[in-house]
Amino acid sequence: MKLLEFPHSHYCEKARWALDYKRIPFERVALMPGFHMRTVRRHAPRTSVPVLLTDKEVVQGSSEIIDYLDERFSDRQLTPQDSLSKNECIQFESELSDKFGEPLRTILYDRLLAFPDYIRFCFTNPMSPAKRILFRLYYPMLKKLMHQAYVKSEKRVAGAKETFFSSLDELEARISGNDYLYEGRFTRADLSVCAMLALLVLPPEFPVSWPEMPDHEIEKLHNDYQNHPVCVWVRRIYALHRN
Ligand SMILES: N[C@@H](CCC(=O)N[C@@H](CS)C(=O)NCC(=O)O)C(=O)O
Repeated sequence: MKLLEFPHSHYCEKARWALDYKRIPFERVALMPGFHMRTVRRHAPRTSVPVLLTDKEVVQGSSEIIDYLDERFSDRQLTPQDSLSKNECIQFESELSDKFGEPLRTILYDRLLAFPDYIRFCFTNPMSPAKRILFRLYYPMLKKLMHQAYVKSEKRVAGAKETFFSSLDELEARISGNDYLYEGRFTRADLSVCAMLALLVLPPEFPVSWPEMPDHEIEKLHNDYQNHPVCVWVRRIYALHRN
């Protein structure tokens, strides 16, 4: 199996974690942003990663990949077995992108797109020197596209902050006194929340290294939230369930 990915993407981490958790061997294929579109479109209807390629099938999207893995590999089920918990869990997971995944991406890119070396490291670290040079050359154009897609305006950034921090409070109340979100065990809900928040928590088990943070505002955000109960919970789940 192959996983088409951007190594630092939290959606790709979600799919990668599910594969690792189920102990399924796979090859990670890092794509260059921009150029990824042609590669992904050869296999799948949309341009986004993660995409899982098997001998016969193509599965696009992190939740779809977990569905696929649980259907094909019955060991270490990530989906709750009880039908009520299952429905609630799937609904909960489907809201995580709006509550955490997309707002956090907006908050980070709003600041970090100004640091080409940081972004270049994140996207091309496992690649050849030639690709890194290529990335440097086309970064000004890519930066505009990424800003347009993920940041857009100050109003959108303000909205992302409001959504993200109120969702953290909501989640804090939800996990208070609970080790796990559903069925008293590790499920796709815990995995998905933790993957979505990995870019805030930076857990040591995240299988990709991070360059030094060049931006004081994001560094402060990381520092300020390390002891937040949700971040402490995320670190615990990572330590227990991410190898
Ligand atoms: N809902 C999708 C979201 C995936 C997503 O937003 N991927 C981003 C990277 S973080 C991407 O591939 N963006 C480039 C594109 O859409 O062409 C999932 O859960 O997999």
